[in-house]
Amino acid sequence: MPVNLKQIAGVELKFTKGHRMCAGCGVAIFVRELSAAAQDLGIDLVFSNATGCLEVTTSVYPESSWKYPWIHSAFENASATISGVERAYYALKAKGKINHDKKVKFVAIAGDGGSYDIGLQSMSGAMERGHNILFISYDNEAYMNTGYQRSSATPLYANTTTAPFGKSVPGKTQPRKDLFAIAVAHGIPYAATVSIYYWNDLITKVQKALTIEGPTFILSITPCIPGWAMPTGDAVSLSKSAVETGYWPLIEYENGVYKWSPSNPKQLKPIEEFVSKQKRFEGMLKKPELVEHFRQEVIQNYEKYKKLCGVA
Ligand SMILES: Cc1ncc(C[n+]2csc(CCOP(=O)(O)OP(=O)(O)O)c2C)c(N)n1
Ligand code: SF4
Repeated sequence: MPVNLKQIAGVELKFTKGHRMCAGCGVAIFVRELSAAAQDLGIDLVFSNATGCLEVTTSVYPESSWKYPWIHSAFENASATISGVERAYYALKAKGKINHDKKVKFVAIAGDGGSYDIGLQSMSGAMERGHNILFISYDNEAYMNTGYQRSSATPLYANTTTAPFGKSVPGKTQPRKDLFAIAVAHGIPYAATVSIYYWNDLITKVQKALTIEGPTFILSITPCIPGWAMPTGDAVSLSKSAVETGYWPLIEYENGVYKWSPSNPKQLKPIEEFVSKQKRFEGMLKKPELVEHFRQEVIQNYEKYKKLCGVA
């Protein structure tokens, strides 16, 4: 459905100011866009938030940035928690103990650590059981809250505190795990990747993910200022650059069909435009053979999804 920016810009968001996230944090921008999408749709949300930056910075007792029903969950089980809430809601409704006529979507939200790694089993369980939940992975590509440790979403050759770039170790030596493919493999009705720069694409996809009944999945690239070692104001431009260089293809999967999003570029920009603005890639940028390998990984992934979407 078309998104009206004027209408969305005027809305008082239910994810409020006053949180303790770093200035310019990509995750904060993402959650505001998410909230705008849901409020524009008039759908009620209930959140379960895995431990991580978003959770600890927005819920410092006795304050909260969430004007939604919101539950702190352990690092590993945001999906199990929201599954229980979802079942309880429908059971109480069936018994006539809840009078609530609005549409509700139950949302589990986690960082990449809480989704690609430690939260994967509970995400998988909730998807397999077919709960009416949206699982959101806000992917800042490392365990940022605890000091920038590598995760299975961390890109090849990025510098992290547990896989540092040095004389003998070239940063992380494995490419990113494909969580989108893993989510799709559950046979869920809807999955999509988003980038905060492409707000229209993001809001349209989030609204679909909230409206479609059953387990749905959103994967968002959300730059982290200290973790990516980048200038404070660059989260939005790097989210754009990630798409323009093919690093972050924008895709959808709906009832068995992959779709190439219109915001993907006609011609890719050089990958250097994305990596050179982040000090976490400083070591890789000193070695042309590492940059070349990185480029090949990016292109391979891009072509894979183009082909699945039938545009290659
Ligand atoms: C079982 C368990 N192990 C470790 C921790 C410590 N811990 C809290 S948050 C966190 C990292 C979260 O990383 P991620 O999910 O990527 O979210 P981000 O901080 O990047 O937003 C860790 C390791 C924990 N809370 N529980
Ligand atoms: S450390 Fe990164 S993810 Fe965490 S609040 Fe700061 S910018 Fe956001």
